[in-house]
Amino acid sequence: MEKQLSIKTLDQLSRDVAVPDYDVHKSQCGIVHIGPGAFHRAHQAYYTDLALAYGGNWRIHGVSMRSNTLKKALAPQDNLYSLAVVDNTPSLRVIGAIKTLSTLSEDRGVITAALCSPATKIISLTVTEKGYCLNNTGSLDVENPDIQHDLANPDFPISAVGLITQALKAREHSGDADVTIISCDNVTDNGKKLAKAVIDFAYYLSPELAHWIQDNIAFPCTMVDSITPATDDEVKSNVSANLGLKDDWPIQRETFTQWVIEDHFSGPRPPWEKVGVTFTKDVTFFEKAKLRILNGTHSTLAYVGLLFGKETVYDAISTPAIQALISELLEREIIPSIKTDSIQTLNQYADDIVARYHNKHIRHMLSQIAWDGSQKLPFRILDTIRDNLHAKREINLLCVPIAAWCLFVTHKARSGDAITDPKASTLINLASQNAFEPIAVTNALLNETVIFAELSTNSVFRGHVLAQVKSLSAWSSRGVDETLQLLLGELL
Ligand code: CS2
Repeated sequence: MEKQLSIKTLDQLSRDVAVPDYDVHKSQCGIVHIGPGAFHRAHQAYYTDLALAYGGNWRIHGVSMRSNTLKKALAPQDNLYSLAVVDNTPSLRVIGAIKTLSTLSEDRGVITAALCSPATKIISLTVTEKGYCLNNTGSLDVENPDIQHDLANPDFPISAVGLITQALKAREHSGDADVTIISCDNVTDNGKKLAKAVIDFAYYLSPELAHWIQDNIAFPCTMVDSITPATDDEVKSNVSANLGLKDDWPIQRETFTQWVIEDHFSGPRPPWEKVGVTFTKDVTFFEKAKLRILNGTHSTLAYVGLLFGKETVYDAISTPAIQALISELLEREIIPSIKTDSIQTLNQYADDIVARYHNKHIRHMLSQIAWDGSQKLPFRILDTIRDNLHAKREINLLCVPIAAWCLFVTHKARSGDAITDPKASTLINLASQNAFEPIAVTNALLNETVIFAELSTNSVFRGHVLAQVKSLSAWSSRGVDETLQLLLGELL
């Protein structure tokens, strides 16, 4: 049988594979990361791996909230895995930054001890939008079943918010306040939102704890970026062939990677600035530009592309009518929503992002980007619509991805396909109660104030979305080019 990647076999790797530039036996953990999914392993763990070459106990203890799949897959590999950069200039690197992997249902004691340990200086997380458990007014959602569980059982939390608060409570007692909590999710004001969720939660336990957290613990905001599609069998076999060893869970990403962190820490941190991470006073601009330009157009490509039978980002952006839609959307409605001193720089940033979509070496499935629409669209599209409405700018094209999402929900529900979304059952019920009729379903979806908040009753917004659902469904039998040309002709 083929030999497997592990610390013992590191010296048997092909010569052109980069390996950890530090002693993996010596460095201890200084970071606990909740949610060590593909993005974390391709991004934060990669930067930390580079920073470990400068010394320090900064290896990572990864905590999965539910599944033990990753822990089981990487155990025989001493938690080493490969990072394959899939681009015009491919490269392969073995990452050693993750020292330990635990799962909450199996290792609660170990995890709690790590979160409270004075050696842990950073608690970071990638738990996706839904993991913040905030309602649409920005406060802790006490209706959320996980939050209800954790408020009733604060010593046995099952949510990330409950787990972090439990650790901070213990740290309040021990006086270990030199820990920084870093959100690495694609959420506007991610640090502020996380702080709000944790402090609201703490307030229910004890107002003193809430004040202590507010006064002592930093929650810097961050902007994270690197396109990291899920690992498929092709990636696994290519990596193993190039490695010369079997790797059960490699990660793939594009070459481009960016991490901007607000320079606000309540304790020490790895020397990430030495390995390409940007530290800044204010992340707002970076966050807004990335979420609106990249994630906004990504979600547009996903819902519009799927509507016309496309599979990947590359397939969608290579379709002239979809490319035209994206470029008009950026130029007319997204870029004008971002305040900047240099419009040229912002235009260049947007052009570079569209160029990244043309990476033909990476198969980024539109169906993956389409997950969790009810959680993603508010940050990616609805905030831009709000700003444009407020400033009396156009919202026509921004309503296309919303219309396409409504049709996506209608079609999925009609054909009985699963929808990956925490609100899936509500969405499916709304579609079936409205007999899968696109206009009726769209009206029902737009009434969901947990998603659309005040936009639910905005007649301009509703009018545009409904008109586009009508056009898209009336024309979609003609194929993507003709339909989008008709739609663009009508909208521009
Ligand atoms: C994508 C993002 O899956 C998605 O929703 O839009 O994960 C995107 O690839 C990253 O934000 C890029 O940094």
